[in-house]
Amino acid sequence: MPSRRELANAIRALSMDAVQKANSGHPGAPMGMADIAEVLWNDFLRHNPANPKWENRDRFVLSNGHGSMLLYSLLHLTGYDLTIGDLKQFRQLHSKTPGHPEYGYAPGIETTTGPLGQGISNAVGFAIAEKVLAAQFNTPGHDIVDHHTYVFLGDGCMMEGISHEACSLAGTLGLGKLIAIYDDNGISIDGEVEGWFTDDTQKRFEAYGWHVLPDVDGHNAEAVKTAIEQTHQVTDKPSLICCKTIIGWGSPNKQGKEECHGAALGEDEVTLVRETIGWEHDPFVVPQEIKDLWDARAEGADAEAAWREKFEAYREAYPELAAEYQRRMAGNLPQQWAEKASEFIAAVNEMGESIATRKASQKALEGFGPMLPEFMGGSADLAGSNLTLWSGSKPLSENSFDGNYIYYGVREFGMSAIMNGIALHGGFIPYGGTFLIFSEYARNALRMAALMRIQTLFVYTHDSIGLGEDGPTHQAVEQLSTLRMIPNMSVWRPCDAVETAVAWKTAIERKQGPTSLVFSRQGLPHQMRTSEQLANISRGGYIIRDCDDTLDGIIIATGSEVSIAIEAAEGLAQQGVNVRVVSMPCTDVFDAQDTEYKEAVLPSNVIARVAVEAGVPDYWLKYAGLNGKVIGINRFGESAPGKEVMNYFGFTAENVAQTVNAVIA
Ligand SMILES: Cc1ncc(C[n+]2csc(CCOP(=O)(O)OP(=O)(O)O)c2C)c(N)n1
Ligand SMILES: [Mg+2]
Repeated sequence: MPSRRELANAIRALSMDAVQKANSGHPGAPMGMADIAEVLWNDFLRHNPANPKWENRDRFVLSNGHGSMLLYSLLHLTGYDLTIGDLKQFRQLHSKTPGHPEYGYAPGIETTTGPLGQGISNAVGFAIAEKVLAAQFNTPGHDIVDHHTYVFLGDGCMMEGISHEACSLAGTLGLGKLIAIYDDNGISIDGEVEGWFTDDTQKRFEAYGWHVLPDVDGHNAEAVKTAIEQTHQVTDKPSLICCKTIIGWGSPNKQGKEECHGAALGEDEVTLVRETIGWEHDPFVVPQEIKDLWDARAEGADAEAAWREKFEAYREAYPELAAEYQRRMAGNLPQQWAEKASEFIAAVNEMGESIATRKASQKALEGFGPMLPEFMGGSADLAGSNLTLWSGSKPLSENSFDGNYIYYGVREFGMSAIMNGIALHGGFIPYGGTFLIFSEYARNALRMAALMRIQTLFVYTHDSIGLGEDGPTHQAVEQLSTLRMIPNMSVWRPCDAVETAVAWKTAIERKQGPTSLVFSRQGLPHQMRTSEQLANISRGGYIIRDCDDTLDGIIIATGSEVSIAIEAAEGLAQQGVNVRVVSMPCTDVFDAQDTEYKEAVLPSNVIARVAVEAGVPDYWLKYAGLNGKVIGINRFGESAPGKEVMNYFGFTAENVAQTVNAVIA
């Protein structure tokens, strides 16, 4: 019977061969972690290759995503729908095996990794999601939510600051089913890490409150197995297994050296590896007896079937909970949602409050929250400013996971990547707040959410120079435009409470990507709308003030600038200048409307246009046109009372009116 080492060597061979064929990729980590992966996947991981979406599967995250061939090999060997042909297509156009694991390409990939540090943070999100769902749904004798989250990470993930943010919170929350395995090989791209990474990782994680198993020999299957077993005994703390490994294990000339981190070994060396590890098979050939031992399909089907049986018993005993669990995991909104949400929006319109949109956002949470037990809110230590708490918010703590709100602490990047993990797990719509300016701290997690097309809701308040006294360090200038430039990111900047409620509703309904909801610190006046205008908010841009006569010009505005634009249009009307005002809370939704609608809102023959937004101007040229003008801010702001700053930078009705006149002339 093949030895464990031989099973692990299948990973080594497939990985080095695929990298060699592509002449691109990272053989070092897969060859170094093969023995660990073999033990975890063959002895512990509960999964069903035939159903990668089985709700109660263990989650596996490869945070050191450059080692993608490790994961692709595992998926292939255990019987997922990933063929040898797919492995041969490693890193080729439209293959299922891109350079780094990407969510949605190969079955069994739980999250997109590659940007170091984010996989481990996603894993914290997975583990939180599991623990909360368990608290919400499990009943005595019915543990229908009960799985582990395993994550591999390397020196790079450990060095990244986000690992501190996420792992510190994981310790505080006591995520006992989170098991991280550290590939402690002493090597990163630039060479031996001693020159730049000398942390005492064991002490570091112990200080976070983790259970740490130091100095495990990552090439000794028994030692790894014992270590993983030990982690299962500790249920009140996340576990970290520090495995000493040799990068590129098996490569006589390159193992232990940075050379094998990120380049093909070369044909000659590949041949030498075959000799060294005793792998006599041709490239991409795995002998049947080794394949058979890897094949996890029968066991996986049994595991899922056993769970389904358990679930049926649960359904018998708790039919409503079972139905609700299935609704949540399927990502469906409650039955009454559409109707009730529209009723709420009508009520907000009726009420006509003039309040800051961050306040309106809280009211929207108050309106929608009771319908949405899948909400998992939070803020990076700005709950009182972001107004992300509502009366139904119940915080998570180490001892209480039956909640729906996370105090993330001052950890914007960690929060965002954790939210991505929560969204990926299923069962939740995560939202989390900070100031718009600090979206910068989190940006790559927003990009990952957009790349994965997952529903993470980013709540950003204090949206512009209008926030006032905190000054230029806190005043967003380029953020609105740059968020809009992230493909698949939807960005809303509403002008009043009514647009705010619509923005939230749209974000809650948008399953195919993340949404940034951008709100003002300062109060904004309610706008009167006809029922048609009310309905058109959800089209992203609409006529909020029109005129009966032939149009002389159009003002396009967002957020706090809409009321200024309307005031300008009213002043101009008195001078006999006919100006339409278009409120454009969401450009991506507007852009997706049919041509007819867009033409009706922004007729192409009206070229006298002024766009107004308290942010960098260039983005708006696509609506204002080359004959138009943009009133924006092309520098950093100033510290002063908000109104004064707005006046100073020309966000006044007078300046808007003058600019319109200049464009018309
Ligand atoms: C955020 C981020 N920065 C930089 C990189 C580029 N990069 C990929 S792997 C790597 C070194 C990782 O070292 P380690 O985790 O020890 O991996 P090993 O070489 O041991 O496989 C770097 C800098 C990246 N992928 N993500
Ligand atoms: Mg390393």
